[in-house]
Amino acid sequence: MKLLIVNPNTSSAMTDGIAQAAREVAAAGTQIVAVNPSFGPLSIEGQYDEAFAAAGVAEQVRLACSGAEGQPDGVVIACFGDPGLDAAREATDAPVLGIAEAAFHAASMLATGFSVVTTMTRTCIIAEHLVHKYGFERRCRGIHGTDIPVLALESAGPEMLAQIEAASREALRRDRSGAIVLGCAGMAALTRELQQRLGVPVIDGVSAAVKFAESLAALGLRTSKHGDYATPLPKRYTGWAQRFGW
Ligand code: 2AL
Repeated sequence: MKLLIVNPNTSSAMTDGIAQAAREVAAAGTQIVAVNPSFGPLSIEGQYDEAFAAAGVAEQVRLACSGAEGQPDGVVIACFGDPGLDAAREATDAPVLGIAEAAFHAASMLATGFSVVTTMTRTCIIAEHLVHKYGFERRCRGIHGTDIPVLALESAGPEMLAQIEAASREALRRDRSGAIVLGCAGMAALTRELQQRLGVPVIDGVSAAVKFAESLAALGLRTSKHGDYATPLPKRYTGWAQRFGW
């Protein structure tokens, strides 16, 4: 099967890292195709960034699903704000997974409560909105910023790992949580080491979403086109968005 992994930011280095994390957990027969938008912010660290990133996700899903090459069997949106998730579900009937949504589900099956440890403190509100949107208020016990910029994760060394470890320990203690959800796709490579050090489940949304997408596709399940996720209505888009009209 083919999984399309969309990194919503335009850092190709981060796209490569996300592809690697996805390939490490993908089944032998799963082809990982990782892309990022042709425009938009290099990193997503606020709601202004996210507005453009959502359009970039729509661009890439549209491109992949209308191309001559085979349609993806599943799509993963690999940014913790899940930008453009609902739009992508309208644009395709392949299952579409956001990494925050996937990580919240996985964490809830492993512990009674989890904490999110993320990048810039200002992004905590985005995660908080998603916790409410997805109905995880009873499971998410806290969201913690480290003030590590997203692009700094591309060159994460021992000091950054220690900082995320310390924030996670504090979150587990303060929130009485049993699991840590990593709040950025750029943290994927740190997951195994952190889990070993912390001794609790550490969930990276990229790997969780890849395995959930594989499972849904293997079960023959598709995004419902009945009602809210129906295909967009045909209409003309104007200005710079002209090519996005259905
Ligand atoms: C993210 C992420 O996963 N990618 C990105 O650019 N920003 N999330 C975050 N909380 O910083």
